[in-house]
This record gives sequence, structure tokens and C-alpha cells, in this order.
Amino acid sequence: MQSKELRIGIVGVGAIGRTHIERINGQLQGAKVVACSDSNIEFGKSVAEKYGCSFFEDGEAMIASDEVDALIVTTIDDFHEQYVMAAIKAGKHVFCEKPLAPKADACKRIVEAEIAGGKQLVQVGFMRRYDPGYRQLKDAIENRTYGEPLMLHCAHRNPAVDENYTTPMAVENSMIHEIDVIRWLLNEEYTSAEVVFAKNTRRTHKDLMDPQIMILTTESGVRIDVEAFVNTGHCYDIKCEVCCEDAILNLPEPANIGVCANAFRGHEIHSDWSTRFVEAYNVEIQEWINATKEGRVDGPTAWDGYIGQMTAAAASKARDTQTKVAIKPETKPEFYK
Ligand code: ISE
Repeated sequence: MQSKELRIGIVGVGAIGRTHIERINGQLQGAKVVACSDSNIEFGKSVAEKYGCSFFEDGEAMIASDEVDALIVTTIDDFHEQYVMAAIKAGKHVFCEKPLAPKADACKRIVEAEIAGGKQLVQVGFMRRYDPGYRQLKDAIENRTYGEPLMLHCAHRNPAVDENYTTPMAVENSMIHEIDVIRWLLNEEYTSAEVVFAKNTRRTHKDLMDPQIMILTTESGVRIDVEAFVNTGHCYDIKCEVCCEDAILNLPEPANIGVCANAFRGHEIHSDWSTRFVEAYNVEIQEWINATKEGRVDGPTAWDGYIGQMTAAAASKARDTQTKVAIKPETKPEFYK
């Protein structure tokens, strides 16, 4: 399959799925989206027509079809397990947007099915690992350029969320990114989680406590606080400050134009995750295409997806009980080493 164009099928084209079609067909190399499927048939057909690919009413039939070599799953979270399982059954590589599945036990079932199939096929869409800024932080931490990392202060700020976004989603939908990327940065596992509340913003609604602060500790004692403030009203702002023995490291801001106007000098910043992390998404999908063509998985695995949801479950329990919840690090199966 190496030199041939990878033929991709996408399940779920309502949101980010469409952006992936555009980046694969328009900007990236070595692959083409040749088929798509969506539970909203009329809408799905219009997307297929727009991008010149075949439409399948049944996502599982598309996964099994000889027309596609590999899959991308961008349905709503509740359907991830079903389609990832179908891809494993078909023996095809599958890229699934985060979370791998909403609950840890569903992620565990995927891990078990993949191991039983005997070949790594699943990659999870934790795109921050591909952001150039996080990659710079990882290099400095891994090389211990500035000594041991001791603590991290992070923030995850969105301008606004809709009324369907409720209290648990701060951990499970937003800070799940920090749960993954910090574990990857530090290369160690978490041992405890806590979640505390700040004073609620006037912009929130009755089912959402906003802001929230999640506190994690790792096996070696690194302490991490992450602020999730999803109704700032004004910006998409991602911060990651790593306090090492000999220096304080900060996640670089993406380079944007400087603006001097109205007696103010500063830099434009992004107001949405899709533009803030656009470079990360492009690198992520290109690397996935390259690895898939070589029959490898070299990004976040199903095991990483499982550990992410397991940690989120502990943080959710901590939030609901307002206690500190211990996390027992699990041994990574040989299959994923
Ligand atoms: C959304 O689902 C994402 O994945 C974004 O990256 C994150 O910033 C946002 O808070 C989530 O709701």
C-alpha cells in the first residue's frame, strides 16, 4: 500500500469530519477521502456530493467495503466504540477523534479487541501532541535541559460553550486534552485527582459550574493544576507553564500579527480551538496517513485513550464527591510498548 494513495472513509461528517476531508483532499499528501457516512442521510449525501466521494447509509458497510483502506471516526462520542470496533473487525487502521469512547470501560473493550486482533490499528485524536509549542516543551522536559519538572500550571479557556455543555464536560470534554498531553509531556502516570470550584461566572447556566480547577499528581510527585474556564466571553486561551528545577518554561503562543490601535499594543490571539490548533491537526493527520501506509500506529494509542478516560473518571468522581481520589497506575500491556 506504501506508494498508493490511501483511500479513507469518514464516519460522521457533521463537524470536524468535514474539516478533515478538506485538509486531506486539499492540503495533505498521500491520501484521499473516497467515502463518507452520516446518520443524517440527506446531509451526508450533500457532503459526499460536495467533496466528490461515495456515500454509505450504513457506516459499518463502508468500513467493511473494499473501497476504503482506512477510517476516520468523527461521529458524536457515543458512537465511537461501535465504529472503532467495526474497523478492528475489518482489520483496518482507524483514527478516532477524542475521546476514544465516553466511558473507560468502553475504551477497555476497544483495547481488548485490538489486542485479540493481534495488530495495532487504533489512533486517538489527541492533537495537542502535534502542536509545535507542546513539542518544544516535550524536548526540554525529556532532555532535562532545565532540570526536573516539579509542577505545572495550566489553563484551558474557551470563549463560550452551548447550553448542552454541563459540569462534567469541563473534565471529560475539555481538560481531557490536558490529561493526555501532560501525561505525554512528563512520561509518567497520575496517582490522584481533585476538582475544586471557583466562583461561578455570570455567563454560565444552572447545569454548569464554571470555572473549575483540576489538580493531578504523578507517580514522582509532580503537581499539576488546570483551570477550565469555558465561558470567558472573549478568548480561546491555552496555557501550560512548567516549573522545572532551573527554569520556568511556557507553552509558546502561536505567532500572530502585532496590532497597535486605539492606544493599545498587543498580539491577535485565536478565538477558537479549530484555528488555534490548525497546524497540530494538519501534522497529526499527515503523520497518521504516513504511518498507516506503513502499517504502523505511531500516535496516541487505544491504551492512551483508555488511560485518559480512566483518569477523567477519577477526576469526575473527585468533583462529585469533593474528595481527593487515588488513581492506581496500570501496567501498560506489552502489546503497546
Ligand atoms: C472541544 O470539544 C475540544 O476538543 C476543544 O479542543 C476544547 O478546547 C473544547 O473545550 C472542547 O469543548
